[in-house]
Amino acid sequence: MREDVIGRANVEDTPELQSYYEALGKLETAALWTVANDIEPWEPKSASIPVVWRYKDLRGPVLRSIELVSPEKAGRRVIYLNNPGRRGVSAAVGWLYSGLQVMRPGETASAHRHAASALRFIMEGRGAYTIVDGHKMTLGANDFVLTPNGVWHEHGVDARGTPCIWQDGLDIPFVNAMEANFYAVHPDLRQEVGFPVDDMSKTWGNPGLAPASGSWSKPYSPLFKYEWGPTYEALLGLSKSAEGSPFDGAMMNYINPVTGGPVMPTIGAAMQLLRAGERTKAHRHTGSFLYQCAKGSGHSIVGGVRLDWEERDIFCVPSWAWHEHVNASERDDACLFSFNDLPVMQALGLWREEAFGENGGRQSA
Ligand code: GTQ
Repeated sequence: MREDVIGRANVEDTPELQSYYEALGKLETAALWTVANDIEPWEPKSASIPVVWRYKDLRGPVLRSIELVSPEKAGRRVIYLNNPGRRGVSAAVGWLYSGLQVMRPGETASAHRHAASALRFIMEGRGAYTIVDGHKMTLGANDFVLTPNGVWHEHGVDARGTPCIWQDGLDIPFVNAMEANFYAVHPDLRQEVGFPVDDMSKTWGNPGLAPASGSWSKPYSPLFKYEWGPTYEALLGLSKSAEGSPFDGAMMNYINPVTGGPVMPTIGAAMQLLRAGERTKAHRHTGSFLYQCAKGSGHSIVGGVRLDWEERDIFCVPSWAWHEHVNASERDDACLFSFNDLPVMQALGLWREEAFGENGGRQSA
């Protein structure tokens, strides 16, 4: 769009240049000026499209997969979210993968580990559990659980439970882009539970307290599970005690209690509360976000597109897209769970944020 600006590639095609480019191609090379403006954009141009995946459309097809495939045959019974701009890399947005996994009571998926980091956010059902390196965690709706890079993990639903659906979030596309992915199935297909159930919550999940005799030096949070009850309580408290963020309302990051930093080295996660009638200001930043509405309803304007959401709907915010959130209800609060690749952006010096109106920034539509 600004190819006329001095310093940007602006070479006109001629038959002579065409044959020159062909000759270069035969040598596995190419002229930089034919691609420079694409590979060095003025600012990030996400290939991802703002999308909302509505649970009322997805729930039926997700449950239908129960009749069609078993977890044994499928490995995991998951319907994944395929952003139209990211189909080639199976991403829901940017370099993040997400899928909806469904399990019936009594089912288990074989224990495995991979270089990708993963999280689950429980959407519905009773009796779900995850085992991470021998630590078993019981899970209910809106609970959030980690399965960090390299740990043995497996999921299941207790025989006395109900069909469970949860959202998986992984950095599979990122790890593949880094050409660093590994995958292994546990030699016994399952792992022993080596600790009291929910022991990590009891050890590491006490606000303001850390075990005097405990030490933890792994690069991810020892608090594998973050429960909805205390999270919502915390958000209510914050929303009444502080203004919060002009862009996100009352927002809390899920943190590693040992470092205060993100839960895993490559994936961060948060829950935010939009007060009744709250309408945030627009901003944009590098890094991709995937949101799930955990409570209430509202809409977000993402890259000029209005995405209406209600409980269990999932939507994405691509890197550098302007976005703002609205809770149109005058009565009820709305909560949005999200996960993101900000730890990668921040660790690599790629994080940038801009408020709408700053530096001449304008919403694109
Ligand atoms: O349960 O670890 O949705 O490895 C995709 C890949 C879930 C998992 C997914 C996985 C998992």
